[in-house]
Amino acid sequence: MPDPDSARPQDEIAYDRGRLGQWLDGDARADGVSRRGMLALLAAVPAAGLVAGTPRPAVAAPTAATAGAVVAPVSGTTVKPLPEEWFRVLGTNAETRWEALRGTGYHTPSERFFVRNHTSTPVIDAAGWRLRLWGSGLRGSPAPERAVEFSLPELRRMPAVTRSAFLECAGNGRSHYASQQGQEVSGTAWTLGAIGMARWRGVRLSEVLRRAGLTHRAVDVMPRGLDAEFVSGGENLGRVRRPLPVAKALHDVILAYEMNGEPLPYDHGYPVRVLVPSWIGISSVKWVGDIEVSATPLYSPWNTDLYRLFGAAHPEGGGPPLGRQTVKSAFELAAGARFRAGRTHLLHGRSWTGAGTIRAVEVSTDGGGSWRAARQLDVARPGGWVRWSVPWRPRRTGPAELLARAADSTGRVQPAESVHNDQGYLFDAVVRHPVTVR
Ligand SMILES: Nc1nc2c(c(=O)[nH]1)N[C@H]1C(S)=C(S)[C@@H](COP(=O)(O)O)O[C@H]1N2
Ligand SMILES: [Mo]
Repeated sequence: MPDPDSARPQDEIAYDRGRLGQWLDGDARADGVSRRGMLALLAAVPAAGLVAGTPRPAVAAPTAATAGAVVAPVSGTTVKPLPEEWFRVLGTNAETRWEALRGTGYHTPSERFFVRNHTSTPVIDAAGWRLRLWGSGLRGSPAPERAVEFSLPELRRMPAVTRSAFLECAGNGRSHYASQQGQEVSGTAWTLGAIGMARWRGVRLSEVLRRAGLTHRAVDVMPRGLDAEFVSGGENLGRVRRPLPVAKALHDVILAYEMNGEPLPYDHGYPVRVLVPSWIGISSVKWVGDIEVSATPLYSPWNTDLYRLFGAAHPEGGGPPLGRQTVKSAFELAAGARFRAGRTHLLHGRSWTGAGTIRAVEVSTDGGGSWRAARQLDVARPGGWVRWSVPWRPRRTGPAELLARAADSTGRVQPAESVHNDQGYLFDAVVRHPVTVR
């Protein structure tokens, strides 16, 4: 189906963009917005999310790097609401509460999906958006200004793929280095809620690379986001970007334009994000604007100073850039959940791994003294998680600790203690979940 916006004159797009910005800023009433603008907006975000409880976006002049794409950066950090019962807000980020996953099914509803924003969510006009590929790994080595471009309708006309995959921050579980192991680490103090599972639909990155003229010289591809430049400790690190080896890029990476059967929500990368199954979340660049394809290895702060393992237990100067996620388990329970003694409760949780599939899940309700197998409720799939349950009949009242540990098909088992690294990545130890028996 031809996209009605693709042939629109530039000044009309600019006019709509300004008008939409005014509306988002509260300077224009909803009935002053064009029907088309409204529909585009409603397609991406639930109407209630924009009308009530949404941070007021400030209309800022787009930077040169994002001109022609960003409609209105939000002044809060997300477009969607972050209700207290679903999220714990941590700076510019929000983690999903595990108790909010109870009963949600295999896929995490997009409204409850965690958000990790280096800055804040940009609202991008899909009609003006183009994916631009350039670099020495493409035929003719196009410079950025001679990039090969694809519009959203062009990507949508290519063969589509759909797959379920979890997306998990490399720092998920980080707070437990301090709370369980008494160790200092830097970074966002996530508990275990920096993970979600979604059904992603899009086009294979390999397909787009082929059409852009990929050559055998290519070694790395580096997608870059259209969100604002990231300033950390007074230093401007530029826009979020992280190289991927071409082998992974060609294997299973998706340029996703749908999440759980809907256009990507603004906060999760609208109109298009990279989705790198099984790898740490930073690989899955949101709001992708361009991809450098290079015949020489690429570097950015996100594969040099960040997202590598530093510290006493690691090679001098740091380990290699992180790729695959590790193995973890979590209970679908609030911290401090209460249980009645003398009754049988069904405990629920989920386990997942970045390598192979989940093999076994065991639960301990006596602080790690004894373990029994949990009943697995899903077929284990690569890049998936397995929901499980186990009955528990507490006898004694007072505080208790629930533990869950998983093993994957590569032979990895969650350890009692995670090997420390300065930035607190890849926490994989068994988490001791505190509850109270009454
Ligand atoms: N452009 C851009 N892409 C990004 C980020 C970002 O801040 N900007 N954060 C990354 C990190 S660290 C993670 S964990 C995931 C989070 O994806 P989500 O917010 O959709 O859950 O997006 C990644 N992609
Ligand atoms: Mo992350």
